[in-house]
Amino acid sequence: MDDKIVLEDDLGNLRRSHYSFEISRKNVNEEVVVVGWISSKRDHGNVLFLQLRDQFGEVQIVVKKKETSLQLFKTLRNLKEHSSLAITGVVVEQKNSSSQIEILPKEIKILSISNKPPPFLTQAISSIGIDTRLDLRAIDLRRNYLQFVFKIRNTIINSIREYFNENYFIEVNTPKMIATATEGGAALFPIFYYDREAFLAQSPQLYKEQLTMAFESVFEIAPIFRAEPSRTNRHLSEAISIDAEKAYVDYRDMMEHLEKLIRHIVNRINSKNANELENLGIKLPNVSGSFPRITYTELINNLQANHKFIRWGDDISPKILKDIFSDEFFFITDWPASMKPFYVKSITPGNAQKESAIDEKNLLSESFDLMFGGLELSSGSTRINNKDLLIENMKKKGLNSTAFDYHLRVFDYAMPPHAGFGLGLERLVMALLKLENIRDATFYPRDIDRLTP
Ligand code: AMO
Repeated sequence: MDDKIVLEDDLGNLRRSHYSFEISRKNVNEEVVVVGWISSKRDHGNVLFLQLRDQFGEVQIVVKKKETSLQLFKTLRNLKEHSSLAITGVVVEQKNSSSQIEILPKEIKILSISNKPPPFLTQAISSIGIDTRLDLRAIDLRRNYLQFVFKIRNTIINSIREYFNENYFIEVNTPKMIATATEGGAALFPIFYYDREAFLAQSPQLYKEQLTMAFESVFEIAPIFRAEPSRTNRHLSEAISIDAEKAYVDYRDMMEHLEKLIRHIVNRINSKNANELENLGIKLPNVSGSFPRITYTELINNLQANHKFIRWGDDISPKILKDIFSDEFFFITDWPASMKPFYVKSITPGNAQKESAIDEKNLLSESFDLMFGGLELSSGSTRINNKDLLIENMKKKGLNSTAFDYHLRVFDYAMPPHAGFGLGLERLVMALLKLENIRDATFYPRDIDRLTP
């Protein structure tokens, strides 16, 4: 084996003249500078074919032995995939390739050498253990499959900003180091905050509510932290939440917004990522009609009528929901108040819908979950905007209301009626792209077993 050490070149003043997608037959005979990494290599003895990958795609480099110095040819032949090159060369026609061109190099700079064979490159994503991939995530993310997923994720984030901007929502940022919990069930990560204990934010809930006083309509795209003890394919310890909150509306208005937001996202992906969808073999769900809405009570009655053992007040398992709704968006509305956090407004007998509240334990709430099959994508509700009611509800849920003084204080200045939702970005990506594991919807997943890379 020739293990000769080759020195890596400096980039110096050399810069790319064209991305791969910018070179076509119209550039034949032109000199170009392309840079990128080798995604594959074919050795035909006297000719080497290198696929050079950049941010957008690939271009084929043809290195002919008789036109290259022996030393360089040998170096290139031994170069492993993932090595980075800068190539100054001439564009020539190549009828058999999809781009119809290839590049004959005049000068090759080796910018960075991979010293290990690639651990995974072309295998199907499902054939390699996810832990092996995550241990070397930056390399894993170079694979086509994940490139398509993250390009679509990028469209999703842009289209979310587009939707909210068009609808006069202001983008906000709320603190991620906080003093109190908001989302009952999910456990908190404690941190040291100078000489006090603090927590990583489970949700921007209380801050986004307060900000409706100043800005009326707000949204945030930011991490939430949940100390989830379970190992599932749908929970992360750090996820990205898309939060919206708006004054002078109720939960039904926010369901409308959420539905329109999802429609906007799906339409944008269809128009911007046709190529990625085709490569992933994915057809996005049809979202032209309005999403079915079913109340929690109707759903429980249906399940009981179909001999499922489930009581009013129980959580409904993803499996049961998936069997009924398979792959479609739908809302479950009007949840028992006992199943929702303290800030969620109850349906009072005065403005009750048909299943009016009878006593405390049967109380319903102005709330919804957006589901996709068995996967919960979002929760939302009308919030309590009356200070006394909020304190009462905190007590009912066993919370110490004095810990929330910083929040309750603003309610003395007439908190307007308001409603909102939180939508899990990774869950949405997972649902739309039919990912098996939520970890592939995020760059560097965090879970109970993983804190690196
Ligand atoms: P909830 O706790 O239901 O509601 O969270 C909202 C959405 O965030 C996503 N999500 C998660 N995604 C991945 N891993 C997790 N561990 C995780 N936890 C939550 C889900 C979920 O539907 N403050 C309310 C929202 C509101 O009422 O505005 C809240 O946090 O997609």
